[in-house]
Amino acid sequence: MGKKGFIFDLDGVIVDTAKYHYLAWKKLAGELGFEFTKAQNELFKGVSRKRCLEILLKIGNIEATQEQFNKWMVEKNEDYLAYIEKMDASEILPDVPRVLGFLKQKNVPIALGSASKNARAILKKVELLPYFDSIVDGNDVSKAKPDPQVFLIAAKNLHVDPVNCVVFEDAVAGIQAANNAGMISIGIGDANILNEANYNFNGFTEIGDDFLESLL
Ligand code: B16
Ligand code: MG
Repeated sequence: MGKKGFIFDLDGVIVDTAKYHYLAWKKLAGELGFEFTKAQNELFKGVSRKRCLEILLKIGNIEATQEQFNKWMVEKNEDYLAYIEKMDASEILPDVPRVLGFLKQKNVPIALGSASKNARAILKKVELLPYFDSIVDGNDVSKAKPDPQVFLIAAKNLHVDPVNCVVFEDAVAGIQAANNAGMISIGIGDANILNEANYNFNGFTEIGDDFLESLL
């Protein structure tokens, strides 16, 4: 036993930004002359922007020069940021503020562990920034989930031993990253898909204060 730390993924755990990523990728695909479906967008969850574009171009069977690749990355992100600009606290997923508030009141350190390079801007928009003692995002990592790097940096920043960290994740690669870090993994979403998680819930409304207390 020792001091505990809690780490939250962003997209799919705190807010549903996947729908905005989808719209921005779909627009780019349309400009390049092919369809991009919601089902294909599932492959993009928890995946870095660069890797997403590589997959997208594969789907569209498109060869890009380095220059085109970089231009499309920028274009997609600008479209995405236009959606983010309009976000507010009403987009926070149900019961997330209650869970963050419970942990804060217990003096538990809290970190964000996200693949997004826009994480800080999003947390600011939805007014959750003050809850986080550390934000580790796509700007801080060289290795993507399932590599544990993002969560290990978060644990270090919180001054908590990785075995004492609890991670909330909605992506398979994120659960694997938490497990690879030796942390307690909690899947938010379909338990059949996130079956490698230590615990599974459909959302924070199912996570009571008593369960949180049992993890401390
Ligand atoms: P950005 P997470 C991930 O967020 C998204 O799930 C994924 O679809 C996105 O490509 C990635 O962030 C990078 O986002 O383009 O904003 O840097 O789930 O790791 O919080
Ligand atoms: Mg996610």
